[in-house]
Amino acid sequence: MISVLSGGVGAARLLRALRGTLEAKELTAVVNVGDDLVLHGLSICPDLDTISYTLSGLNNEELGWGLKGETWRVMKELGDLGGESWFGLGDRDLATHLYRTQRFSEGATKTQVAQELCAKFGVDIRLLPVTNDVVSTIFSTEIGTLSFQEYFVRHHHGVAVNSISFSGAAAATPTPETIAALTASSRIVIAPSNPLISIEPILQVPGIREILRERHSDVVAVSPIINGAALKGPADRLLNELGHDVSCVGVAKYYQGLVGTFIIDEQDAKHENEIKALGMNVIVTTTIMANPDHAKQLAAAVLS
Ligand code: FO1
Repeated sequence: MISVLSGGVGAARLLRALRGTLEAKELTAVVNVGDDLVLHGLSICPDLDTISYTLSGLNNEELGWGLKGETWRVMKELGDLGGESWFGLGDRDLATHLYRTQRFSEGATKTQVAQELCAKFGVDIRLLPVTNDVVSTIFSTEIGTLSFQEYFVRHHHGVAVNSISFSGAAAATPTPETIAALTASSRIVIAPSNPLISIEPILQVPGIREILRERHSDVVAVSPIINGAALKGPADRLLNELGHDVSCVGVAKYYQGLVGTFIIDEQDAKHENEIKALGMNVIVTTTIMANPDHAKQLAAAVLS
């Protein structure tokens, strides 16, 4: 079995590629919950939903989040009423959040609801929120303290960040399913997700970093930074603002001690020896997943 530490879009694409090669029962995603929020009284889990929508083929490719064929009547009406409409909840997507919120009110856990939604969407791999507890990624910025989605969506990740914290992480308990998956996996993969805000909140849950450290020779990470830039999102800017090298080497240093094999893009082949000097094996391949063939090549490298 393979477990993949997962954020949103980059992880969803890697999981889709791996699912093309592995049996569903061989693949588990351990998913970040630091982006989760309650808005309009609704419980929203962006990374879990991005993954289940992508694996079911229902994802909105243009937006990179939400469902295809989406309509926005509720948001339009809400905006007309003067309600908060900066976080776009499409009419179809709203059904997911209504369902989850109802199930939470009945006492279901995040793990149970993820499993139920996967069954409804026809997703056959296991999606495990790393914890059922609330962990919230918080940004200290030049304009004050912001929640994850205030930083990411309301301010278009365009304000300078001084530090990032993970409220609730120290007291959180990893789910038994997560611990069992990470312990039983022959390989643990770190998806090409943002190390600082998608992977770090997973590592902050007590026990997770320790498992990776113990099993580092079985851990494979894919760099989300290619030729000094992130394909999507603020990973490059955040690395710079928080004092890390903005390169695949910077990401490798961030994961040092946790990762045995680091996968970098062909465009970064020149950095191979620098990363080897950190004590990691290095695989150079195409990591962009621009088409199904390239995604397959990356999946093969991850499994090699
Ligand atoms: N991202 C946006 O850029 N704008 C949005 O209005 C937005 C709404 C949204 C609603 C539900 C959901 O599950 C995700 C949504 N996202 C939106 C994506 C999102 O919050 C971020 O991309 C992730 O949290 C980062 O991984």
